[in-house]
Amino acid sequence: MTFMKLAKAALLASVMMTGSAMACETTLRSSDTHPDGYPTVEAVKAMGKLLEERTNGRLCIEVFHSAQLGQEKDTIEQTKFGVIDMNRVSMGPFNNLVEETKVVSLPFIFRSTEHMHKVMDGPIGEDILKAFEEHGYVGLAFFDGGSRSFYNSKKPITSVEDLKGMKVRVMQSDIFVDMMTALGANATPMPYGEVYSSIQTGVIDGAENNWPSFESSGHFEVAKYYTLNQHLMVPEVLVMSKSSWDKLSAEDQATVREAAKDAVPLMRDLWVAREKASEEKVRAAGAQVITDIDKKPFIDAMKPVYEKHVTSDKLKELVARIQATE
Ligand code: GTR
Repeated sequence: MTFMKLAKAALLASVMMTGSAMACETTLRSSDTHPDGYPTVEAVKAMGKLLEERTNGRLCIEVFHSAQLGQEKDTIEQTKFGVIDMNRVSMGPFNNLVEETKVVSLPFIFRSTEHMHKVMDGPIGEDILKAFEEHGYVGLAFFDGGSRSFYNSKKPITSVEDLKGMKVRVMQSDIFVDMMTALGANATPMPYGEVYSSIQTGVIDGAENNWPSFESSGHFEVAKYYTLNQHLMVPEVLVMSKSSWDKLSAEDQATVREAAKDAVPLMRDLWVAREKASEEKVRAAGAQVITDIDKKPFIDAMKPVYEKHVTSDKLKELVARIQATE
């Protein structure tokens, strides 16, 4: 067995150990917008089990899934103030707070999942994780967020022209608003939890997301046209509140960091499986999936987004480093 396989097997075995005989001294409250069973939720639970074992029950994690603690933008603020100890969110809603997260939220910045992993697992990822610190967060690990594509309730989208004038929900970040404007659509930034009813009532025509979110949110029930143009690949981040972090001993801090990183391989396995399962479910439900799509006009249209957002030397350098990563 390779080291990776051994590590995964050990992690899986510990996740399967149900319940706990140990009472936790400190339980860290962690937020997630996704439902129970979603890969990000399960990965943080797995991290919690590792933490519990490795601290002999001193530290545990309770995952509040399904947006029980609020929508992402609000929970990000609450995490800063230590009301929430940990948070698993997309990096999109962090764009206006932590400048460095913008580079990985740019359309078509990653050439493939392998490229994204290489960047996030290496020194660029480490630099982005560190950037959270001066804003009141400790960046612990990155999770996969798949490729995001457009879906809507009106018609199959096969070209940039088809998007003209459509009202499309985006995550709350200026980059995504400008991305839609560049494609000739009307961007509507709104919390994830409002998307289903907004499509249903016709407030918006559609939104954009990856297979697991399109499926688990039920959006496929109200927006059956899904175009695999894959314009974004925004990684997700697991952060801890700096104020909760500062209460831990240096030893426990190291254990938290390590447990977060150790949960990443499991998260990636769960992600691949869920992408497949979600696609099957959505297709079986009658979604019309448009796969024959020329991405070039979408990529070409993104020039003004890069020009507007990649202006500081810091971001220019990060973008250049990402593009130079083989
Ligand atoms: C999902 C992501 C969430 C959230 C959501 C959204 O793919 O995992 O964290 O950002 O998209 O569109 O708001």
